Amino acid sequence: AWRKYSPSGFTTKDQFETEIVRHIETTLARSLFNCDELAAYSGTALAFRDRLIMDWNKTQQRQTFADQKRIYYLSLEFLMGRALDNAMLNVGLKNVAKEGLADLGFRIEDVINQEHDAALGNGGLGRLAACFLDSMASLNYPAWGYGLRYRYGIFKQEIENGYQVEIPDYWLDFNPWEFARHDVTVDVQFYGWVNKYTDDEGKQIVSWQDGEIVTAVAYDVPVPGYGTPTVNNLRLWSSKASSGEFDFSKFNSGEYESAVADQQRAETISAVLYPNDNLERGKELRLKQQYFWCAASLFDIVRRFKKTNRKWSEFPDQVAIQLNDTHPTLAVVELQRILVDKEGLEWQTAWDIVTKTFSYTNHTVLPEALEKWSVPLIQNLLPRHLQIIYEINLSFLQTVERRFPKDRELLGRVSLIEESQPKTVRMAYLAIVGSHKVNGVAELHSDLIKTTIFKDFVRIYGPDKFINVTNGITPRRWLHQANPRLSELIASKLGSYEFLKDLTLLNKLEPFVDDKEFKKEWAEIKYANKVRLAQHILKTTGVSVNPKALFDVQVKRIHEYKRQQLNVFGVIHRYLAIKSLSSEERKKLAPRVTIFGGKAAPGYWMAKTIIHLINKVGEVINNDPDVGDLLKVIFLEDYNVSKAEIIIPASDISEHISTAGTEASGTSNMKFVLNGGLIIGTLDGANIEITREIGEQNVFLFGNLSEDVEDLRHNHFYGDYQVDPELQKVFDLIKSGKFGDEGSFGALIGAITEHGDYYLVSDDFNSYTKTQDLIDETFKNQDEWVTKCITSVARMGFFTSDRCINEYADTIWNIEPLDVAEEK
Ligand code: 26M
Repeated sequence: AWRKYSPSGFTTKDQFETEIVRHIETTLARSLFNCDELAAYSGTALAFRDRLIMDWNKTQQRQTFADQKRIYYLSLEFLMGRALDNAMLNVGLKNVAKEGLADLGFRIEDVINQEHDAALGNGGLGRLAACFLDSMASLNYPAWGYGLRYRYGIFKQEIENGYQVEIPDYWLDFNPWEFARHDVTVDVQFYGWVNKYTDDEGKQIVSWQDGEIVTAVAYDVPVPGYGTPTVNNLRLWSSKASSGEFDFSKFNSGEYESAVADQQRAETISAVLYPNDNLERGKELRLKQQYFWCAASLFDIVRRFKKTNRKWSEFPDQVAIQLNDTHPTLAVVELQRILVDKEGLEWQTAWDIVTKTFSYTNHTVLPEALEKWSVPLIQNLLPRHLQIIYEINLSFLQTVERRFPKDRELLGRVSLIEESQPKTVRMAYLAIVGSHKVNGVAELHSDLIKTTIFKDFVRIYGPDKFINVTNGITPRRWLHQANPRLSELIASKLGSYEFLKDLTLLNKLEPFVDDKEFKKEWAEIKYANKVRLAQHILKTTGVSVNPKALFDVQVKRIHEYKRQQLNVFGVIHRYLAIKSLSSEERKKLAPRVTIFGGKAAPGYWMAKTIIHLINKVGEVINNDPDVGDLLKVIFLEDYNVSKAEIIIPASDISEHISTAGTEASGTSNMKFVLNGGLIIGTLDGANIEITREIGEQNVFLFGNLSEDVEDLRHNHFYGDYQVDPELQKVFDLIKSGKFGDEGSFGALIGAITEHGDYYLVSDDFNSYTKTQDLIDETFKNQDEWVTKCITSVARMGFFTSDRCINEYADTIWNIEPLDVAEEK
């Protein structure tokens, strides 16, 4: 009785077997006699896909007939990971599939592992979008995601001689989860010029002419909810050459080669995901991607609205558009252009509609990540949009001037145009001006944007426009799917799996912290997860680790602000400590495995050097007989969503150690705690709210506070600055050549000793290592440790993305779920 409607398609093992066999023999045209794991995966995926399609069609019909508001989530990244396991769990038929596959001679895990991750994202921002889609479907919100169908997702990372090497991720060979809609296309214009004239009736006409046309083709991906009838749609646009007259004339006139070149140029737009995370580089192709995707999505949304025959003033009652960071900000300009130039609305009427429609989520305060597009670049690529941006700016600045007539400097500070050389458009400011709500992703972060980067705008618009919506994660993927045994144990205590739909029910676990049997099972599950990870480590790195050791994990994009360098310096410090002890003293130490994973942006030299150092330190420590099992250092290559599903449930301690005030939220911190791991962290991002929820005694906090960072940085230059003496010893060992490559490692050290230690590694080092010592002590008392873990899980209800999506729905989108009546 976990779902209250009857789903479409097979329900029994025998029916499933009929379906998988049919698909293998007909859809895939393969003989059952040479059916390998890949074919078994394909057949299973196609069988489950069929089930989703029926509900998908019904959902879309229902949403259209209901004629109510929809939410459109615009994101350049959707880090979906694998779909099959998720689909099986969502329709409640994983066991049916497991038994059916066993009959055919397959283990379901092996079949699931055949699937290629859908890795259309860099990190936190893209994975958040995927969690949001899951929650929106699971809560029955009428919602569409809009993104780009990259041919190449985030690169695959290999480690060669300790260095990161990037391999292209061509993932589309066989993708049963997408449907090409060759009939759903949009022609998108670039370059050209703007023609302004007055027509016969004296009306100003503006038209954007000539240039080139690239066609957007829709690819749809079903997004099922957990135990709900809702299957929402993720629409990804793929670029291809327009089939208009332009190309044909070239073919006909014999310019075959140049016509082919045009085609390739068009296809380049959706070819590759930019692998930067928190760094913006102002490349023309990236701007083309952004406009291509915004224009296609807006055309599609407006086309759907027009079918309802409503007045334009009702547009914001039908459509809410969420901007996932500033990447889709051109959509604001595009809607204004459609309303004014194409539909003939008055400027102010149109602008009211635009600002009621859009809202914007900020994900970072790092200055190097804030998007600024060069005015000449926009002028050339999107001449009409530049004019509209200037007009938006003019009317905005006039309002500001009227409100604050004496503050001349304010105008320059808040102008959408930065008077740099060349001039640039400040996309975050444009997103704010074009939206009715702006949100940060955790309390501290939302406070910081209000008091720093967007301070002037809070003065202008008042505080109500700026709100906080603390991030969340989907417990379906990050507990039930990744950690099925823990999910089952919890369900056995709570009496049902209802907690997967209402995560606050986890608080009913708290009374069981004194239940010996329960604690034993809890610890066994963690141990089994660690054994599984140890096997993965052995298989992929050749290093054998002891699953009884404390597993200490830091997995996330490599970035100086996330401070993997602090972690590896701490590891070296620990190594020095071990070396200084007698073999008798060493026996008292708690064995530890420090595990790193994460990709560096290909052009981010410092981040790549950190990876190299980790690997070199691992080589030395893992082969030092004095150390043995006491310390192992592992770098797991190619961290991605499906690897996270193995790593996160196996962690004892995970590291969320960014310089205070730099990590907007973090979301893996939530995933680790939900899986019964503890965290070491700074008072940054969502760590702060996690601490508030689960209690200070259950978190290992360290380091300086965000409010002190500025002064500390200042002191590095003007105080009598000395690097922490214990850290200095670590530096001395590195400089001695112990880990090789003195040259580039010298730059890592120099950033701290010579260049102002911007990320406060030295300031926080002592506090960090002391806290790590405390972790060792605490881990020795396993009973106390498990109590902390269970208590923490019981208090994690707040961090479900369902809560988060409901907050967006109530405070930003003003939208209701569309449930179905109970079916028999
Ligand atoms: C920008 C310009 C050009 C190319 C790429 C980018 C770009 C891509 C991704 C910039 C930033 C990108 O992602 C930032 C990100 O992942 N931010 C993270 O968002 C999470 C979800 O809100 C937070 O939990 C993390 O703290 C935050 O770092």
